[in-house]
Amino acid sequence: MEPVLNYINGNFVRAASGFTLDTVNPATNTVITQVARSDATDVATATQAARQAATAWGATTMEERIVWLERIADALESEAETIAQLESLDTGKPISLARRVDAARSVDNFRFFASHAKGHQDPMFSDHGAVNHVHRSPVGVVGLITPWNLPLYLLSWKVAPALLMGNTIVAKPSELTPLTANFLAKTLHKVGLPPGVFNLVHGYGPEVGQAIVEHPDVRGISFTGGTATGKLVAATAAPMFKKLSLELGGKNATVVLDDAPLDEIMEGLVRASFTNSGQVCLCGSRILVDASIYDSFVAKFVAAVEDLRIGDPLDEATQMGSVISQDHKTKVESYIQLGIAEGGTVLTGGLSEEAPVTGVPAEGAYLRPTVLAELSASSRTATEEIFGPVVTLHAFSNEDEAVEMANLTAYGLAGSVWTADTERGHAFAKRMETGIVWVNTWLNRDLRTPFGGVKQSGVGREGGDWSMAFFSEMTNVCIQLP
Ligand code: TXE
Repeated sequence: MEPVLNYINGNFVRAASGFTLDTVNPATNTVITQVARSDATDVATATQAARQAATAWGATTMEERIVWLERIADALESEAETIAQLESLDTGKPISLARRVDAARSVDNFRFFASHAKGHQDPMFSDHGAVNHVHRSPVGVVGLITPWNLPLYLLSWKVAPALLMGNTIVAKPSELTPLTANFLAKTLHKVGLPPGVFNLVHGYGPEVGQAIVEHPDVRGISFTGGTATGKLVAATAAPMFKKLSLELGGKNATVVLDDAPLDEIMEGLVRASFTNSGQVCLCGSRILVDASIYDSFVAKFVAAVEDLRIGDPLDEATQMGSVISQDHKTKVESYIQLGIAEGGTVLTGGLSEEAPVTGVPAEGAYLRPTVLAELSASSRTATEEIFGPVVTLHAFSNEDEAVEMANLTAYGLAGSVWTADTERGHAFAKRMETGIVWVNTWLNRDLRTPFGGVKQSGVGREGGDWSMAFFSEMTNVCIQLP
């Protein structure tokens, strides 16, 4: 595969330093290709290109930009299979998941914001003999920094509204997953997006991400990634008064109430626990079960987990592939060891040398889905983000105890409640301190809704009107009527 270059001012260029880094296929631990390893010099060049393009792009109309988004969606849709293949190669995720989630949602992100903006009216308020017009203008140059778990899904989730609102972009994907960001750049180039409107700079967080956040001409930052990194981004951006959106980590609770129809919900619970090998910030990694149904739940859940097909990501039948890297596999295994040390019992899965995944390359970053029981809900294993195929089980005696357990971590991103009575589920959901709660479903996404978390899961919301507001500045013009 050809090396991955930066995309700056409409040109594909190497890093100024000439340095490169390798992107690796985690399922085989083999190098895919080299990637530009950029630094602040490249960020400065990209930001200058974005600044130069900002006036003309910001002067286009919303209608013109809607047409651009539709053109991009069509171009991506025509290459959906290529996107899925690249994503699966870069991340180790099953090709079926890359098609169904990553590629499809990347197209949807552009199509959704194009349609959501149609007929959009800026607010007007009349009173006291005056009329107030709220006008939206671009922020200017925005920095988009994204993680490795849903690479194009999350990058396009930011690029679409940023372009729609007339901004120009300096984007940095995770150094672990550059391929589909590169494909997006090639697609934008192919559809003829004006040079400098979208710029892509590859490399490491501290060398490239940090440079984007601290560049004085980058007026807004939309960051998705870990909480620890989010703190660094905020510490740099806050004193520069930049617009900031932080979508960070999670340690989400899946709550199974005593009237939940276990056989009906089991497939949904396994999806919520192990989709993308648990590498989705919205995954339920703590399963809280009413004590009265705990034993029957455990038997059914463990059986369903052990039915998961783990294997070659490019095999259509595979339901779970490898995790993102050897390093991440080591990190996840350290949490399995911690869970055992904290008194947990491994009900299924476990360390790879004890419970190896068979039929896959030994060098692959494979782990069996692991279920830990008997842990305190306040143990480190049950409160720290693992971001891998590991869930902990906990029994509760009543709903008040379930609420207390659900809310006891430092995170507050998402959660799900499973019950035969949706009104009961809705009432429970409103007691959860998170940005999102699903009742009898998971990852059911209406893109018009606000997406984001509270506490250490982040600041701000993206989605629908919230994305349009984040990626624009508002001016209120108050006109005294004669
Ligand atoms: O994050 P990292 P990862 C979270 C998920 C998990 C993490 C996994 O919970 O914790 O993301 O993704 C760049 N200045 N979410 O490991 O390391 C880095 O190069 C500026 C939550 O990639 O934080 C990468 O491009 N940038 C989310 C990006 O930051 C820096 C959904 C993220 O890297 C940097 C998905 C620095 N100093 C994952 N250091 C949600 N809430 O929606 C690194 N980066």
